[in-house]
Amino acid sequence: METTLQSASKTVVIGPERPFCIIGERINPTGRKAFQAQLQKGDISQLEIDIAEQVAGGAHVLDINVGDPLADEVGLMRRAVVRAQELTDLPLCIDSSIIEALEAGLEVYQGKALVNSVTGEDERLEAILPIVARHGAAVIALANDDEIPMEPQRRYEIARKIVSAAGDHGIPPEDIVIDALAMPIGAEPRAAVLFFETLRLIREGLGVNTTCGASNTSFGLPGRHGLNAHFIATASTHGLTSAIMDARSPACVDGAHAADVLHARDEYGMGWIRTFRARQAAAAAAAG
Ligand code: THG
Repeated sequence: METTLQSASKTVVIGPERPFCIIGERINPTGRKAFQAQLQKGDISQLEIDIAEQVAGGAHVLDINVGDPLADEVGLMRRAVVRAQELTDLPLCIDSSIIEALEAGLEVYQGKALVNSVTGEDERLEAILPIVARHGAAVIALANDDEIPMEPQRRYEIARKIVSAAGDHGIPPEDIVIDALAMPIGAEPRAAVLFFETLRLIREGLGVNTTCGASNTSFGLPGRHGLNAHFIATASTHGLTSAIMDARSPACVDGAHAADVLHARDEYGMGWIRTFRARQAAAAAAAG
């Protein structure tokens, strides 16, 4: 199954036979005081830096999140989506917990966006799915409802419920990307094992594309980039087809690209070689 995303001029396809889709996560004020203060003043200039870094790192899609409880998130999302589409031709993932912000982003977006996200509660489904359908967008569906289940079977059942509800709204399964819920190993030692098992159930039972916040796994641990990189590659082997991850991290990007080479989605390692040469050229340019 393939999920097609579009900007005004570019198409990106997520699927098991496609290169692992890197959704650049950094356009997000979480944990960043200076960026939060700027957003509260209506200043979105930081986007220019964050977008340039994610694009340079090799992101295929950019996650845009301007969530700050003290800022006008709806107005900011509208402006952020317009600005991002001026700065890059990559398709966007519109990330907010506020339905009006998702809608505002979709209203100004040119192309077919990825909406992040819907969950399994009936009232969230009934509020968000019609907006996704009306805009012909794709949507990330978190495999949780009002609680976050740890059992893979329970996550799978929520995913199945969401795919079914989406169908009722005219949204085909290929436009649903299930977030199988990567959780901190520091809180649950079997978090990654349960995540991989959830991927298997979704792949076999639904066949839809999947994603996760890849850095959640290493939360609270040292050496996060190395662990995230191996998590991404291992998860790819278990069927994960995309991840929301930091494309500034060469280790994490290598994890995704290595999975492509090993699973024969990058013939003769041509993409791997291209990335290597581009980094060499960038290092040479930086050294003057
Ligand atoms: N699933 C889905 N969407 C998501 C997530 C998910 N969106 C938000 C988040 N999780 C993924 N995005 C980010 C963005 C930024 C950071 C982490 C995840 C980040 N974190 C630093 C940290 O963890 O310490 C703090 C900031 C900093 O280092 O300056 O940057 O799971 N569907």
